[in-house]
Amino acid sequence: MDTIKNEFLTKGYTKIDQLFDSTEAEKLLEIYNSVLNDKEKTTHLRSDLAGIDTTNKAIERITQIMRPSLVVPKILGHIAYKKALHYAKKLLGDDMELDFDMLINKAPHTNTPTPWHQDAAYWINLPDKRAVSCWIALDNVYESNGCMWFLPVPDQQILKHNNLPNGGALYCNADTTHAIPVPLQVGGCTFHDGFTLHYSKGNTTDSQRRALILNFRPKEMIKLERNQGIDHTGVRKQRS
Ligand SMILES: O=C(O)CCC(=O)C(=O)O
Repeated sequence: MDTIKNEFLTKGYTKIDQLFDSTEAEKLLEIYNSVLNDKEKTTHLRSDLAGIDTTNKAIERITQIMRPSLVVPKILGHIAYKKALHYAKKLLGDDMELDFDMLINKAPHTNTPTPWHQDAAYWINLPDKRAVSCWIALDNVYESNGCMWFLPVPDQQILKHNNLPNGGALYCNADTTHAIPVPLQVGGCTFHDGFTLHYSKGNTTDSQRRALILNFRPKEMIKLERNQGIDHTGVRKQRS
C-alpha cells in the first residue's frame, strides 16, 4: 500500500492490477451492459464526449453515462465500489466518499481519442481539493482500444481548457511527450488525482472498450457541491 500511495502522491496516478476477479467482472458487466444498452432510461444522463456527430446522430463514439447507479442502484453493491473506496481512503484520507460514478464506452472502430484534460477543470473550485478517480477496465485495455495515458501536473495548476464542438469534452493543449500509457486487464484499475492530465487514444479494434469510473472526494466537499446544486448528472460546467 505504501508504494501505491507514494506513487499516487508523487506522480498523480497509480495502478492496481486486479481490483476484483473475473467472476466479479462478469457480474459487473451484466449490470453495466444493461445501462449502456438502455437509451430510454439514460437519455438525460448520456452524452457523446466526442460531441454529437451532426451527420449521423445515431452513432455514439465515446458514450458517457453519468451516475449509472441512479438507473440501477444495485450496482452500488458490487465489490468494485467497496474496494475502490477502501483505496481512495488509503490514498487521500478516511473522509473520502463516493461523489459520483460514470461509465465511458468507446465503441468498436470509432477511433476517437478522449482529449487531454484535467478533471478539476470540470469541477467547481472547492476549498479542499483532494479528489481521486478510480478508472476500472471492463475490457482488457491497451493503446489501440483506448487505455488511459497520464501526465503529472505540478502545483495543482489548472490549464486553460476549451470545449470540443457540439457538446463534446473539455480539452487543453499541453506538451505530452512524456505521458505514460497504462494497459490493464479486466478488473484492473488506475487511480488519478483531479489535477493529473489524462487522455486515451481512439478505439480501432473490433470490440468495445468499457470502463467504469468512480470519483471520490471529502464528505464535506460533496455536501458543499450538493448545496450548490452540483450532483454530476447534468449539463457540464467548465471552470477554466
Ligand atoms: O475513458 C476515457 O477515455 C477517459 C476517462 C476520463 O477522462 C476520466 O476517467 O476522467
